[in-house]
Amino acid sequence: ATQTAPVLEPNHLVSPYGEISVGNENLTDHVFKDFEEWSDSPCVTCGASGRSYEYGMMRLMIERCSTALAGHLKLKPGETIGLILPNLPEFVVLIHGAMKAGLVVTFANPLYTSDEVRRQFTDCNVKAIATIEMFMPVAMEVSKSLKDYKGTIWVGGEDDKTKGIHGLRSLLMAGHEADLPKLNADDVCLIPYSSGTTGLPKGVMLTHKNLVSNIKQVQTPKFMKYESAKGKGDVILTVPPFFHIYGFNGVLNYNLVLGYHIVSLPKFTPEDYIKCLIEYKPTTLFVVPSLLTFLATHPSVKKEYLESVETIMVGAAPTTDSMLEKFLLKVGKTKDQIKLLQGYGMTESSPVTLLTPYIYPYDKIGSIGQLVPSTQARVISLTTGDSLGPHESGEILFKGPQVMKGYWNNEKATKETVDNEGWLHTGDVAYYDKDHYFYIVDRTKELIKVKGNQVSPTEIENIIMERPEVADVAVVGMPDALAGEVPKAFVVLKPNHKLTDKQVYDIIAQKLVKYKHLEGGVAFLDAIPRNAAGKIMRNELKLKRFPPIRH
Ligand code: 4UV
Repeated sequence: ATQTAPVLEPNHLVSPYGEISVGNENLTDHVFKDFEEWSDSPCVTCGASGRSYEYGMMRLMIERCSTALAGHLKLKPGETIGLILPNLPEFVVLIHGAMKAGLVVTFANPLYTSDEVRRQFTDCNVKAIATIEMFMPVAMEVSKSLKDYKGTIWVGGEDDKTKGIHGLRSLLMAGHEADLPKLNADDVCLIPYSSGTTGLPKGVMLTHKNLVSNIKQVQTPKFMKYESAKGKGDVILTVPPFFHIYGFNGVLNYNLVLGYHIVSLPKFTPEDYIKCLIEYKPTTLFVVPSLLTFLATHPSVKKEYLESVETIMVGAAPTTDSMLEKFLLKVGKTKDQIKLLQGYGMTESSPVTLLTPYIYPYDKIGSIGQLVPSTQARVISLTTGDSLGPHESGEILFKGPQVMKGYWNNEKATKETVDNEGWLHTGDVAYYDKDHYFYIVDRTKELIKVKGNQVSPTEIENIIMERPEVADVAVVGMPDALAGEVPKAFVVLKPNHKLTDKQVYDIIAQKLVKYKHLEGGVAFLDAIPRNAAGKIMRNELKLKRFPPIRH
C-alpha cells in the first residue's frame, strides 16, 4: 500500500514518512557509530586489486590520518584539503580522516586536466592535496598555484621531503599526535562542485548536519531494508564515484553506517565489473542509467551473474521505463523479486530528496519516488510561479535539513538558488501524481548530464570564446542512447575567419576531461538564438536539425 503525503497548504507537499531527528553528530562519528559491532567484517574493497580493510582497521587508519593531518602537516580546522582520487579504500581513510580533523574536503574527478583542478582548488583555497602516482603530475602542477600550500599526500607512495610529499603509509605509521578539534554540526565539511542552474561549477557548502540528515532521511525502514539487514553482511557493488555526492553520501556513507561490505572499482571496465559480480556476489548494486543499460543489454552480462542481486538503485540522470523493464527481463525476475529502486538527488541537497520506497506498486515504475522524511516540495508553474497540483508539470522546489548552506563565496548564486523561505530551486521540471509519487520530465537549467556526470555549458563556451575566430557560441546537451546526453557546440565565426568542426572539437579535447568533449558535434550558425534579455534559447538549438557533422 502507498502512503500519501499530508498537504500543508494547497499544493505544498510534505513527506509521508514523517520527520527525522536532526542532531548534532559529525559525519564521521555518525558513519562509524556502530563499527565495533562489525569490527572484523570487510569494510571497503578495491574490486580491481582486491585490497581491502576491515571496519576496525578502517576506523584506526582514519584516526591516524586525522592526527597526521593536524599534527604533521599542520592543517588547521576550517582549512581545505583537495582529493584527486578514484574509488579506492584509501579514499575513505583520507576523507573521513580529514573531516575528523575539522578540515573541509573538496574532491575532483581524477581524470580532470590540471586546468580544471586548478580552477576548483584555487577557488576554495586548497592547502594540501592527496592523490595517487598516476595523478601526481597534476597535483604538483596545481600545487604551484595554491597559497600557503602545506604538502602533498601520496597514496601508495613514499616520502619525498624535497618535494613536500608525504607517503600515506608513513603518515599512518608514524603515530603523530594532535589535539583534534570539537566538531560543530553546523560546520562546513565538504565542498563538492556543481554548476547549479546556471554558469560555471560552484562550490556547494555542505555541513555535517546536511550530510548526516540525508543519511538518516534515506535510512527510514520504508526506503531500504535498513534495520532488518543492518550488520548482516550485505555486499554492495558500486561504480558511482566517491568524488561525486551520489557515490560519497548516497552510496559510501549510507552503507558504511549499516556495516555493509562495499566493493568498488577505481575505473569501470566491463571485464572488471563482471569479475566483481562473479567474485563478490553483491546483494545491492548502485548504478547510473548508463550502467543499467550495460547490465540490461550487454551480451556478456549473463543472467546468472546477477543471481545474488536483491536490490538495484538507479539515480543521477533520467532512465526510461523500457530500460527498467529490459533489466527485469535480463534477470528474469519481477519487480517484487528484485527491488528496482530509483532516487533523485542533487549536490545542493546532500543529495537525496526523492526515493522510491522499498516496496511500491508496479504502475509507479517510472517514478523517481516520494519525498524522504523531513522534506517538503512544491512544483511551481514555469510561467506564473504558482504552486501546481497533481499531474501539472513545473519546476520542483525542495526544503529540508539536507539543503546546502549556500554556494562558497557566491552570495548571488546562493540567493538565486535558495530563496528567502529556504526553498531550493532545482531547475528540474517534474510533476507528482495523486499518491504523491514524483516524475521528472525535463530540465530548465543549462546543466548537461553525461553518464551521470555534470557538464556545465558555460565552461565549454568560455573556452571556445577564447579563440580569436569566434564571435559567439552556445553549448547544449543532445540526446544520446548510452550517455543520456552529450554536449554539442553551436559556433558563430567572425567574418572572414575560419575554424573547422574538428578544430573546435580539439580545443575542448585538449582542455577538459573526456566526458565534456563535444561528442554531440559542432555546428556553425549565422547567429545564436537569444531572447530579449540576451539569454541563449537552448531549447531552440536542441530542436534544430542539421546535416550530419563530418570529422
Ligand atoms: O548535482 P548532481 O550531479 O547530483 C546527482 C545526485 C544523484 C543521486 C541520485 C540518487 C541517489 O540516491 C543519490 O544519492 C544521488 O546527480 O545532479 C543533479 C541533477 O541530476 C539530475 C537532475 O537534473 C538533478 O538536478 N538527476 C539526478 N537524479 C535524477 C536526475 C533522476 N533520478 N532522474 C532524472 N534526473
